[in-house]
Amino acid sequence: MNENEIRKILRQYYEEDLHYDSGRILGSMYTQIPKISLEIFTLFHEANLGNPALYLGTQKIERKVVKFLLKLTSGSENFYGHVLSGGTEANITALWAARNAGFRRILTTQEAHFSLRKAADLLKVPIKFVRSNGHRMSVVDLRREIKDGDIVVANAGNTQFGFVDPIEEIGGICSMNRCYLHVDAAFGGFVIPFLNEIYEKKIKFGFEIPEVMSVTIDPHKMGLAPYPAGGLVARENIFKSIEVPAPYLTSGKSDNLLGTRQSGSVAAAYASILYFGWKGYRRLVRECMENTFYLVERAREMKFDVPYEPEMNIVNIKVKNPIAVRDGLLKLGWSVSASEEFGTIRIVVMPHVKKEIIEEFLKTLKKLGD
Ligand code: 0PR
Repeated sequence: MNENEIRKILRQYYEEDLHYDSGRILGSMYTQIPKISLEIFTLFHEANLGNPALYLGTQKIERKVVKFLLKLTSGSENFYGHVLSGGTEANITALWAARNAGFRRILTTQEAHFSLRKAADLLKVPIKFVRSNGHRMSVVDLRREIKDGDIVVANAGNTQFGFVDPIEEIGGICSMNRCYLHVDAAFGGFVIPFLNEIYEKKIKFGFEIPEVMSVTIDPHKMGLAPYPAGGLVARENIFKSIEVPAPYLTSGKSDNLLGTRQSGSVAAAYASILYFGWKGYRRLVRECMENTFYLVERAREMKFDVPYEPEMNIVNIKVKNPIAVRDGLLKLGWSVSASEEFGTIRIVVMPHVKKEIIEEFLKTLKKLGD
């Protein structure tokens, strides 16, 4: 087939998908990516950090991205890290390393991302859910439950609410036991440092807490990098404990989960970091938060029940039948996520979710009923 025929065929499928330029994807943690990052993605599409010796340049870029992730997580420059395929791989890798270091049970909350259940299943490590208080880990329950050898996973921006667990207190409890503390800041890692600056908050979630061993922080969420770009940073070289020999590779070893690793997205993540820089990300977070407050205010004016004050750019609206509302919206070209468990629909106020979109959305939701 010639290029035009191929284009025509693929274009038809493309039209069936939802796209971020419609502004109507409200349930995802992705958004439109800067053009330059997509250009760099294509330029580096053949890079494969699964065989790093061939890609000395891309290796250096990975280190630059990790350095930025360490700045966001208050880590020191000589800490360790990898750009991985996403939050799922980052969480699995952290827990895999902890398991191999002798830790034996995962303690987290029901609000934690489902990737932790996958990790528990794959690693054959039991997982126990500690109770939450206002959808944040209850330190009283953690104190009661914790034992030597536990892997505690705290959330810095949980998937459903964007709430941050009391990680400093959790660290204190971990310090009294021999435990591994991992923080899932897949979404919040690119938000909290800027909330602290804009609103003069002092939310701690990273390596400023001495017990935090590793942090998941994803460029492909609020870092506005193209998929697949997750991040795992660590105080020590936790990757050593999952290393296997790979004799036919020039490096002779492999210290992360995947073999071939799409590494165009590593270069593209660095392009996004260069494009926005610290100040650019702060501006994005400020805009997202202003739109978040706008959404909450307008929704309440229109008599919707917004049961929680958002801590970051994630809003839950109570509805009687979340699944029916989600499906009804989808028929009209809108996407939100729905939780039967919490009785809400969830809106992630990413940079494409502007005030006009919010107005249009709330009007549609009102018409649809709950
Ligand atoms: N940790 C947290 C706190 C997350 O919110 C997520 C994903 C992960 C880990 C896993 O990350 P990966 O999906 O990169 O492996 N949270 C999003 C969510 O469930 C993922 C998502 C993104 C879902 C786009 C839908 C979508 O269209 O909302």
